Amino acid sequence: MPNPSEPNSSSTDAEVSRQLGRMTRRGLAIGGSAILAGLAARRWLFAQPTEGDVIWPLRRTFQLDERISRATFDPSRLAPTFDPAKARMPRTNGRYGLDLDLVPDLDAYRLKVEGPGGSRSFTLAEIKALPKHEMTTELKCIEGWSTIVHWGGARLADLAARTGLASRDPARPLAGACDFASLESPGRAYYVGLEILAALHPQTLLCYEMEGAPLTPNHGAPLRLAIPLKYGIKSIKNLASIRFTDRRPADFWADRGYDWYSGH
Ligand SMILES: Nc1nc2c(c(=O)[nH]1)N[C@H]1C(S)=C(S)[C@@H](COP(=O)(O)O)O[C@H]1N2
Ligand SMILES: [Mo]
Repeated sequence: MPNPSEPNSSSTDAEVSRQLGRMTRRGLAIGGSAILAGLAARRWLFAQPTEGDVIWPLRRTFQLDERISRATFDPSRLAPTFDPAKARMPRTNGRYGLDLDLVPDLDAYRLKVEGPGGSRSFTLAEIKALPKHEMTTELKCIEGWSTIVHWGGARLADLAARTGLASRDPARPLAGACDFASLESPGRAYYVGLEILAALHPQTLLCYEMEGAPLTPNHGAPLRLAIPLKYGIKSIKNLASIRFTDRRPADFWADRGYDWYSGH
């Protein structure tokens, strides 16, 4: 019996190209009306009043995204991981809060961490003394590109668990943690807000390595975040401070109209 899902022997090249032609014409017709609808929608959109910098229907869309991500974020969910052989260096993207004229002084570097459990500074050596984790995950930029990257660093959750800084209750360093984390580059030139489940997720790493080599300044030396459950905007480079707080912190790109959660 011939398998109906398999092309039969009579499907010649000519037939295939006829079929492709039909599909392309249909595609063009659909594409054309989509473009016209798109243009009309754009005209309508740009005629609407703005709220802050953002046209209100877009803001509504972002708010809907926020409700969806809040409802669907599952802290036990892991971002997909890949064969390290598939990884490569991503392009350099986003330079807010990077001072590329300065060679980072790894010895002078301090990460300031504060929360209900107190306030402390960490040297890079102290971060590196935490258990090292490596992962190969996708760095997805909201601009539409993505790269599989091999990361190396310490879990933010390990730092929180060992220091109790995030917690309202010293006996429960993780379970007693407050609701959010605010992460900043020097001078607050770039800043990221995270809900606590994302901040303490096992794949949220304080990274000092990419592709098995020390971070370069372009990619956020001395220390950056890698948080593969979120779009690249949340993977803050040149991280200077982390503050655990119960008030939802501001976020650089959320202040410019993007979804505060930015999960994917
Ligand atoms: N300090 C800082 N961190 C940042 C950005 C930035 O502009 N400044 N851009 C973000 C964006 S939009 C992306 S996609 C990733 C890109 O990381 P990469 O340059 O290592 O590819 O960094 C994120 N972290
Ligand atoms: Mo990005």
